[in-house]
Amino acid sequence: MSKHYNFEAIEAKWQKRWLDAGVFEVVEDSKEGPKYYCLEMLPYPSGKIHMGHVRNYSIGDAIARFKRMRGFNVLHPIGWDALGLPAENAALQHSQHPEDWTRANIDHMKKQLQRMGFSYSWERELATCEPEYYHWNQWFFIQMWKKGLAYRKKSAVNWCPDCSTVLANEQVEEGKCWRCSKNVVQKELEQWFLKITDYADELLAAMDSMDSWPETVLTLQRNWIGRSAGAKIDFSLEEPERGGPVRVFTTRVDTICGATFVVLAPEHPLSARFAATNDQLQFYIEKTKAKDLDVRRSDEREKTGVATNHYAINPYTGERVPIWVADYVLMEYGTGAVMAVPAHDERDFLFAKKYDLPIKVVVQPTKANLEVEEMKTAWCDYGTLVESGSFSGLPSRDALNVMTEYAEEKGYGTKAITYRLRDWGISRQRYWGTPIPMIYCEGACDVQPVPEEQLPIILPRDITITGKGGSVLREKEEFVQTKCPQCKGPARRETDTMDTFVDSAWYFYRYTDPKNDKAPFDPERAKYWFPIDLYIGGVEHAILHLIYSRFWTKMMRDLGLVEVDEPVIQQLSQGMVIKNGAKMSKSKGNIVDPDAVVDKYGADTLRLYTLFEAPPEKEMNWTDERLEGPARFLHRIWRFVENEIEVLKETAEIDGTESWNESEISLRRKTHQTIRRVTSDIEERLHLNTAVAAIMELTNDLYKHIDPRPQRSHTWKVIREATKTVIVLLSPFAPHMAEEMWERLGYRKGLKAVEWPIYDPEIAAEEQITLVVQINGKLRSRLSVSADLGSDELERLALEDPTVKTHIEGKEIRRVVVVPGRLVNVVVS
Ligand code: ANZ
Ligand code: ZN
Repeated sequence: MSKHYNFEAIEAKWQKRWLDAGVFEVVEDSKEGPKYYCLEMLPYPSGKIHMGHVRNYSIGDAIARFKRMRGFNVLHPIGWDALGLPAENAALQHSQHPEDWTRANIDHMKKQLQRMGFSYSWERELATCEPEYYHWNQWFFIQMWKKGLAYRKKSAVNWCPDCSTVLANEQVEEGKCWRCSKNVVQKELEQWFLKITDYADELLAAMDSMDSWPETVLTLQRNWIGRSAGAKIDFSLEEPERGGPVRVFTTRVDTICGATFVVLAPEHPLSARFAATNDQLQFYIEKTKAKDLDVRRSDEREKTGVATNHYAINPYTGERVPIWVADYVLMEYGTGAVMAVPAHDERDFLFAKKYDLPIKVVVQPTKANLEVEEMKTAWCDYGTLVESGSFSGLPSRDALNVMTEYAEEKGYGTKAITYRLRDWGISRQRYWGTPIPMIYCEGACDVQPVPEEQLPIILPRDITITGKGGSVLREKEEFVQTKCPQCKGPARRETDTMDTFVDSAWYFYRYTDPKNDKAPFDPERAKYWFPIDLYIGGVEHAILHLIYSRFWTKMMRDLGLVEVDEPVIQQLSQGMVIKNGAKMSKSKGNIVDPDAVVDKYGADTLRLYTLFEAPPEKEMNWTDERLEGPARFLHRIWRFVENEIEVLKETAEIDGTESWNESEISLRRKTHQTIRRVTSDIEERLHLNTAVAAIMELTNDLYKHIDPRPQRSHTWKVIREATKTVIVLLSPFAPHMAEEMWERLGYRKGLKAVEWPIYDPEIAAEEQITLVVQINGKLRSRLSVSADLGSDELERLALEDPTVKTHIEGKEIRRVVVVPGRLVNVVVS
């Protein structure tokens, strides 16, 4: 190989070597050191990798390589989140089978990942579209069904008429389908649900000790679970023969004497009953039900409603209050009915103003006195109760308890906790997903799980996707028709497939035992590797994927499959890659193709650039020109090693008997300081960017030490030490070049087997100098300070010195003169 840094040849050479020798394959073996499970979120095989992947995987790879050299037995796997809607859309566009499209994409993207030199255990690669994988989705589903954790219910779902599919809430953007941008409507369907709400409290409580997760992710999850403590109170109907009572959920029972009307969700059973004799109401309910729930949830939108002309009785006041139906009350939350307190709830206030409903103040703030006529908004804080019968005079906080207890005594209310979290609807009317393994008997046996020995239920390959008319599987009679497992009579299969979040909820357990055909994984293997030590991925997965996988772990724990309560110790949400002020995306036209960068600069430069440009958790601003920096840096190291290779090879290692001159001491100090800094930057803070910067600094120092070329062989020993350090420290970031230089230096063992250097604190210690402090030219103090401090630091230290302080007390500082490395003179008057 030539002296020139031929990254193309070097990278290909090492990639092949790593792969052929299976360097990054691991087994559960404690002799290999403590285990470390380093994981990045698996990609969706959309066609090509993008910069977001490059960044995510470069971060994970640097950590994985670092940990190996730190003596850990590192599991670092990758796979493909290969089922889901886009494959069907693409199949439609390119009239290609979803499976073929997916597999072709996987092939291509795998080559791209390998071309980046990521140190994956390829033997453990998995794709969720393999029946060997989704077999276990089906098996888990059946276990959950047996435990009552999977159930069916009719429910309103977001329906995109164009894609004819159910959309998850987050697939609806401002009332429109995320894929086709058409208006979403609501539709009632029988759906399968997983009872994640059974775990709501545990999911919430566990977060208190997840201190290696980003606060933002924890907050997002807490809000998503949305625990509210309050009370459920019954308002009886004025005409009890009509039904009722209306049970409301409130977090502010202290305001109940100000409840001047009651509002029902349009989906509330009582709304339908009232509508039976009220056409206007009927019409309103139909119209509102078709609206997207996200739109209804939003606070910005104006609220609408219709009076039912029926009345309820406020149990605390005995007053008769009108019942309304309005869009801002959601059936899915609380009880689907609220007591409206316009004086103290903003939505109720706006609604009361709009429809001219009474407003009654029952909580007075300490500082002011509310007058209904003057109120522009509701007073939502706590205060002191007024106009509340025997409760008047109580502070809100106390009233919450007292009044709930009162309702409990009287028998019309109870304490209640409500969660925003809903059960996880997993049914999708789609082809490219895991078939739900349930059978509907046409006789009397109702719904039955597929017997486990018949799993997996394989997706039939021979289908045509038209993009219209819903489920492709339903049209496929050979698939649908089956026998009832119980009575052996005619039966039909479920034709819905599972949400792909099911696939990603547990895939990382499968990596521990990817070929197992008897079980999802061997519990012993999972026990060795779990929990995941570090899980890296985009913040867009902060809620759903991470909550679902936390739930799945708890569910598996309760099945006795795993011992951990939580799957992930440390989570890192990496920042987005931004170009020209926007996230890189096709629609913005600001995509940079990783392949083009690798062609031009090599994978090491690309990796280094994405790691150097910003700390992992921050946004990274992509600027083409800035690739030149890391590219030049790599060339510089390369040139240095190549030019000096002969001397370096001949130079002996440091044996500890040498005595060093000043310049040697300073390079050694820099070397050991760099080891210290790079190690702590990676290990303690994951600040890969500053770690790279430190290596760059050491490289600069190296260059200084060969100009002029040293004659002493001792000096070369120190240069050799520094050069080795640069190469080893660089290897997690630019592994190909590091391996190549390492080999050229004469080492036969690859870098994976090399131990991460340990710094010597004595050598790394900063040199101390004596700083003289003068006041008006007179020597007043001497300080021992580190030699590398700058003027500002020296000035600060001098002025903080107690002796100096007593001398300048009460005087005015006119000027401070600093001679770095020697003296500070303070001029006072
Ligand atoms: C009366 C009241 C008075 C309320 C007041 C608030 C302030 P969080 O904290 O988010 O849980 N609510 C209850 N069920 C609802 C539903 N299905 N759709 C829309 N709103 C609903 O909110 C709880 C509060 O949201 C409840 O407390 C209820 O309004 C409303 F000064 O009851 B409150
Ligand atoms: Zn049957």
